Amino acid sequence: MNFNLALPVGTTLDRFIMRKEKDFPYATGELSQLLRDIALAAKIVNREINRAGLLDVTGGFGQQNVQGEEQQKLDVIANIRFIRALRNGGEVCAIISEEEEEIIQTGNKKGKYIVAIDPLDGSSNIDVNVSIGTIFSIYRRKSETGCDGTLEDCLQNGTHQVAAGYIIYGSSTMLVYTTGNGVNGFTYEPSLGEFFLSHPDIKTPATGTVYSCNEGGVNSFPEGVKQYLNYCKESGYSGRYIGSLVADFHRNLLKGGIYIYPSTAKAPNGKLRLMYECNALGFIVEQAGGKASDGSRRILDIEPTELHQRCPLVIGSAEMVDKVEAFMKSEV
Ligand code: AHM
Ligand code: MG
Repeated sequence: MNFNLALPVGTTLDRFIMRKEKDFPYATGELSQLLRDIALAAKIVNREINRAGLLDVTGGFGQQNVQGEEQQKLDVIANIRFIRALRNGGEVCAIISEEEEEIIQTGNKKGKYIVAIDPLDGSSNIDVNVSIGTIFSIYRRKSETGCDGTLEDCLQNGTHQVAAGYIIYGSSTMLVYTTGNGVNGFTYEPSLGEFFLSHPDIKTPATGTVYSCNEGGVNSFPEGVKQYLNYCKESGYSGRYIGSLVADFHRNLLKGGIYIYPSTAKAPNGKLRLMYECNALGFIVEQAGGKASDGSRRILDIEPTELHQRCPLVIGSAEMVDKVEAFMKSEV
């Protein structure tokens, strides 16, 4: 058997971002710098995650976040790392983070951008060495520069995203992002400290045979979702649920499939957060040819009213999302 053991040669993330910048006629380089800041923080967080079992950074932090969820130590570390990188980079005036109740003002009043971020998603999986991720959305501020970012700047719907992406810390670490011109994926080469373009112009299959859903709560799912899950079983689909949104989403994006987190008795508006989970993945999946819905509405069209707003999420291959919507429409 012949394996190619040569080091990856090809386009680094930095070079790719620079090259793409030229596609935007009025680009000033600020968005490019911001993407590079996120990539830098991702490398640092990746290092912390890789060493998690050796350092005393696994387990609970002993506090709850704004959602009333137990914070893990790495949640807190990742939050600090990303905020520091965005603050030092200078392009961002305000940040919404899953880990902080209020808008974080960076002090960069001239910054043109707003970032919404889940610094470490699926963090309850850290202690058992399962893939986790970072999810981010970037918006252009609406207010004039020279002052702090406003609530209105932060509460823009998903159609206003100028870029979105995620980092998956898995068997290898990848950064996947879009600026509205297709989706590209980069794999991290730790010995070189670089992300390399490994998945150019990702397109998701129109349909698939994998469904990802925590069926533990099925008794309180909407009727339409229950019917769709039965349809999946009757069709002989495979159930695959890691319980780590980025990992489930990433697999389905590449191979075809659907991820569903509906409303449940425990979480009447679903569990996932619109501003830093659903919108980013919704933008990416649409750019790859898929769809994202709350069961009846396009995710990107939902007008946010709160920073930490939750919404049901049905996301993945277009034909599968259409099917869920059809079941939900006809639900009795
Ligand atoms: P988190 O942001 O607190 O990590 O929660 C989000 C995670 C997702 O990654 C995952 O898909 C989901 O919660 C799993 O929830 P459940 O355990 O209810 O299936
Ligand atoms: Mg999360």
